[in-house]
Amino acid sequence: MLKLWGRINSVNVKKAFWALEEVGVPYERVDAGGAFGLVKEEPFLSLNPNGVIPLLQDGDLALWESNAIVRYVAARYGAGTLWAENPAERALGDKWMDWATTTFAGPFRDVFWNLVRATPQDRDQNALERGHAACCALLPRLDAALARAPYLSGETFRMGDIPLGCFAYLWFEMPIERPRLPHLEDWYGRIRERPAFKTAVATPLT
Ligand SMILES: N[C@@H](CCC(=O)N[C@@H](CS)C(=O)NCC(=O)O)C(=O)O
Repeated sequence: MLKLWGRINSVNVKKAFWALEEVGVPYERVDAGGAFGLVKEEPFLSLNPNGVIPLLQDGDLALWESNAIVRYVAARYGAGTLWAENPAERALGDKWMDWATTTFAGPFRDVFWNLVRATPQDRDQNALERGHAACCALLPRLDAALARAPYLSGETFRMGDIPLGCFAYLWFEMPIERPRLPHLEDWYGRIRERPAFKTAVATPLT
């Protein structure tokens, strides 16, 4: 059976967890990382020398990097649903997966970490405000894409919606000011109705 390692309050674990729930393949999940530990010791380190979650085992395959896990689950178990067979259609959402990591995750982390994870004494208010301003400047790009199609993946919900869907959950749950972005809000309203989202993503922040 597939095995997913990772605590569910990690945004990167949520991506893998959501993808597995969408395709409906049997799997087990082991709490790891944060207070659960396990990631800096064996056997975890032999499976992922980076010592971070998520990690997915499928038979002899030990796979790390959350977006790679989402792509693998989609390709292996989600043909025609999470995974679009047409490369051009697949690329529509695929680019947003990398954008989530390379462009959005950094400023988002400054907001989330300082607001949700840091103790009040450790909070870096400047970083929080800088991150918030950067996120507010980036999110209209998503809104513009979602004005043209109902999903980041195009006409249908697919893997490309998963990483930013996880960030969106945390963004809309945090006690912060948010710019009005109607297309983004409509998309978020659609994805949050998915049973797999409710199970894997809509969990307590801490
Ligand atoms: N680029 C990696 C980042 C993984 C990562 O930084 N994971 C964090 C949790 S979101 C982690 O393992 N932190 C240490 C811990 O939880 O013990 C991915 O996308 O999978």
